[in-house]
Amino acid sequence: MAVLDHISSQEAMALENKYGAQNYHPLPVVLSRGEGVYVWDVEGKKYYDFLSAYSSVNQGHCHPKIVDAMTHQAQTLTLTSRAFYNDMLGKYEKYVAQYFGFDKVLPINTGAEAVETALKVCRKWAYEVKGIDTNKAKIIVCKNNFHGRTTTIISFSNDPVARKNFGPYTEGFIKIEYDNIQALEDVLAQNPNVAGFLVEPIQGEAGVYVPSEGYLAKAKDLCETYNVLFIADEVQTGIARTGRMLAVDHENVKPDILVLGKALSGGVYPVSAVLANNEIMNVIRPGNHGSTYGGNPIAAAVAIAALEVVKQEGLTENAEDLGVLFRSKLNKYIENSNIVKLVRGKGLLNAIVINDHEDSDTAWNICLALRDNGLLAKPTHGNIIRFAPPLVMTEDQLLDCVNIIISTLNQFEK
Ligand code: IF1
Repeated sequence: MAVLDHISSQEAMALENKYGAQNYHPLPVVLSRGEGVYVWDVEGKKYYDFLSAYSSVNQGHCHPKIVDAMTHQAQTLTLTSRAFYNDMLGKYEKYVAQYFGFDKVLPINTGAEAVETALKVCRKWAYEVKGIDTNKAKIIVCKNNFHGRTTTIISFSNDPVARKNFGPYTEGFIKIEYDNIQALEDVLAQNPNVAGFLVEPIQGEAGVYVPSEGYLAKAKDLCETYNVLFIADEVQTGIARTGRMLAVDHENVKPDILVLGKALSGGVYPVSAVLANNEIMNVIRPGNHGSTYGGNPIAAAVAIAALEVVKQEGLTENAEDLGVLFRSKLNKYIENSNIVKLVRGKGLLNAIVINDHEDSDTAWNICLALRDNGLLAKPTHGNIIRFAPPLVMTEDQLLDCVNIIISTLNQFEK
């Protein structure tokens, strides 16, 4: 079989099972095409994509403007490394820094790399600016966090599946309850060596946990009081996903360090970024940090196009409006449902909680039925199903999806 020959779903899954590391348990559907809010499987069946590659294709699959930008740059200059300057990086750095209101950006590739970069910048700032004793810096994180899969990041995870048998673990992290402002204040008051507070403005993987109104603003105030850096991981919640350009914008919070990824490239190419002002970012000097592909010309061209699309197509406002509509429709259904406990989220980052045991397979079976009914979604933890369609969805398409979701849920009502 030639590599580019058409294969069936069964053949494709068999190949992955035989030759691929089994580090995922995908829903049994084999996709071969994407356009806007739709994806097609190899047999030609059409689906609404309600996961958006974990909020990476906010701009819709294969957005023509972003693909054109990539194609053009790919035929011009793909990679120089940072051993030399190139004509794209500076333009991109200025564009993205001003787009989010920071002095500087450190361009990188994946979300986890960006989180790691933010941790390194925070620690170096702690020693060289705040004056914490070398190797004594602590960074506060929240329980049930998800920030990526590197050894350091899983060192402060409390998900046993992500963490077990990957030790020894990186030190220097203090875990507190999410959305518990007193817990944060207690650690800050008791520990002079805290350098930073790393937080997801909404905990995505944990099950789309939206913190109490005011939590982020109070946390930021506490960080200012104790001279600690507020590090916002907006890899999943950023780029208009929650109905604001950044989820922290719901509370007008300006992070000291902003971490972006995923939809920064519209799902076309791995692009991530760490943004900060000079008094923080200038601790990084030549040789301190880097990456072969970080800030490459294709990444620069793609990210500029992806960010332009967000503003040109009003994706932030659309996410806000369609999110309100989605939750109101689901809440109406929940009034008389025996299986759905609640719906929660902001913008078009939402989740429903199934009224069943954590380890029941009801949520999985609902996702299989949704697939059969033409909509793709996947459970996060056990009994929680995340719903995150591309932000280019129209109201009619959203209402069509609501009908599919409700008619599918009805199949499971006791
Ligand atoms: C997987 C989860 C989502 C992220 C936040 C950093 C990263 C992610 C808030 C790292 C990545 C992805 C990773 C992917 C599945 C997906 C995911 F289920 F893992 F947790 F979205 F919720 N910060 N999230 O959500 O970015 O290195 O992947 O580019 O690893 O299974 P990355």
